[in-house]
Amino acid sequence: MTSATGHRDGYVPFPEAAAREYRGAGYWTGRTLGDLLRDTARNRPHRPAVLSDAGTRTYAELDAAADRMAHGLLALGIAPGDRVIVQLPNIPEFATALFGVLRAGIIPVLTLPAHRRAEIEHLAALSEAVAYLIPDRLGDFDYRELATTVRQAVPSLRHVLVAGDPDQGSGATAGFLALDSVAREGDSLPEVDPSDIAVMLVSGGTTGLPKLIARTHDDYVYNATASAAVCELTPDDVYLTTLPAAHNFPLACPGILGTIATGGAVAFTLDPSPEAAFAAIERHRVSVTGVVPPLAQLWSAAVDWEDADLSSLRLLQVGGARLAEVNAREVEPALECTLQQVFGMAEGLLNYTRLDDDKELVYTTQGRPLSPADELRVVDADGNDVAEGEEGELLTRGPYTLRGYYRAPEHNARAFTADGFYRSGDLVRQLPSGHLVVSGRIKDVINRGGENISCDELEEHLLAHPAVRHAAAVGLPDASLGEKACVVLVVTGELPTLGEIKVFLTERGLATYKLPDLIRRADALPITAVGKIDKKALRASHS
Ligand code: OOB
Repeated sequence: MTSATGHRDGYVPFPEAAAREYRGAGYWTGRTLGDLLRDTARNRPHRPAVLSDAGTRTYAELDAAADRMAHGLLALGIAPGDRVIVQLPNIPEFATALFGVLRAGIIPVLTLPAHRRAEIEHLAALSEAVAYLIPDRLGDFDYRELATTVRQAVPSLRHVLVAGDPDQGSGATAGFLALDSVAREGDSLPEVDPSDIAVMLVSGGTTGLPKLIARTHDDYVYNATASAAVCELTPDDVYLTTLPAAHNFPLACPGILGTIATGGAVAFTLDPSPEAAFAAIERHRVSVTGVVPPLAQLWSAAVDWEDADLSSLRLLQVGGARLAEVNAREVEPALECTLQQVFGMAEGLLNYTRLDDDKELVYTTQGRPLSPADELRVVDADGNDVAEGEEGELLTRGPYTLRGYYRAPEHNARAFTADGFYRSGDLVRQLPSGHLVVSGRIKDVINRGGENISCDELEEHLLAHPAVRHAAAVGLPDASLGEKACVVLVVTGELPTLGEIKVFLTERGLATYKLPDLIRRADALPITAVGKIDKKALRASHS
């Protein structure tokens, strides 16, 4: 058995000189994420913080609930710096649990509800997590069953805490605790160092298994508050968490954290369909939310048949994948609100169109960098800067962009330049105004409606199938998703059906959103001059 290591082991910090500069220039303020809630609760204790069907939770109430949760977690023996896997959906408990964990100085590893055994086991083992926070069930999926399996595979996991009913009735969940039963009163909470790791986000993935992105309090507070400023959030705003709350976009761009920092209210919807989301917008008088392009398209069309009152909505943020210009032009007339394009990444850099930008820029670009301290380079295949306005790979460095993935030294050697620029894998052009147009990508991922699927990871799983000799995953153009996932297989015997492959991958514990949409047979996979699988040729022959 490996012995547990400290949370900073395998963390790549900002270089001292850069940290000094970011502090000196006022980007890093020394506040923690827990302070964001604390300060608003002090200034506006009786204002609504979280809105739900069950009622309103004020800032004073949320603040007190977070403290009780923090004391309860510490009383269980979870220590500051320990990692816990948080896999909670868009429910009000997400906010209480998140702030409880943060207040205790415990580090949440923010996984998505769609993640399954393969991802959770990997992330729990990599982070040496000691606890796992889950809902009881969601739809027909029982997270207690998943936790039972994960607990057997990952010995560091000592606690499973369930938002809902901890007892599945089979006896297998013995020792699982109800999350709300943990809360208790206490005196003082540990000091949290703002330069320390606050949260770990899961990367959309470029190669192999998902990577962890450790974000510090200093950098993530800046991420959320600077985003709130760009979106011109005020205490009167109501933010609807439409995308999964654990994702960087709804969490901190400005999302839940930016709204709490500003003193607005946060609402949640488990269901992003127009029917459910529009009802939530009407009920809670939502003014801001963020969606992926397929949802923007669907919502724009749905105003024709849904008759909810959307008059409170002032800003729709769209990001996660490229929004086609035709769809960008539909949003404002249909939803009668301002459109904002967002090109971001869990690794850090965020680009936003500004609310007063020329409309043509809003419809045709993916925004410009959030911070004056964001450094961008656009380079050719040899790493040389391209001429202004030309296409190249986007490299970036700045006050809220990671300097290395957590516990991934080999990958970091490739993913970063020697002087600390992150290689995004995205192809962009930069206009004289600073706005970026995302024109493609060189990393081997499929962007399926804003969800990134690492081709390497999917191929690994496919190769484990007894009939599969070679496998390649490619994204093919799709009118609503942007890209759909196609797998091309060289097999012995009969080609498995798409249904069989999905069952096979599901049994291997792969997240649902990574399952392919199409399956094709090939006698051999085309290869490039250097002997790599020629994805370009595959895409061309299977489109
Ligand atoms: C957001 O974050 P991730 O980490 O799930 O995915 C990042 C990748 C980018 O590197 C890019 O390839 C793609 O997703 N992407 C876009 C895009 N926004 C993200 N590609 C084209 N146009 C866009 N507008 O997806 C994310 C994080 C924070 C805010 C918004 C999105």
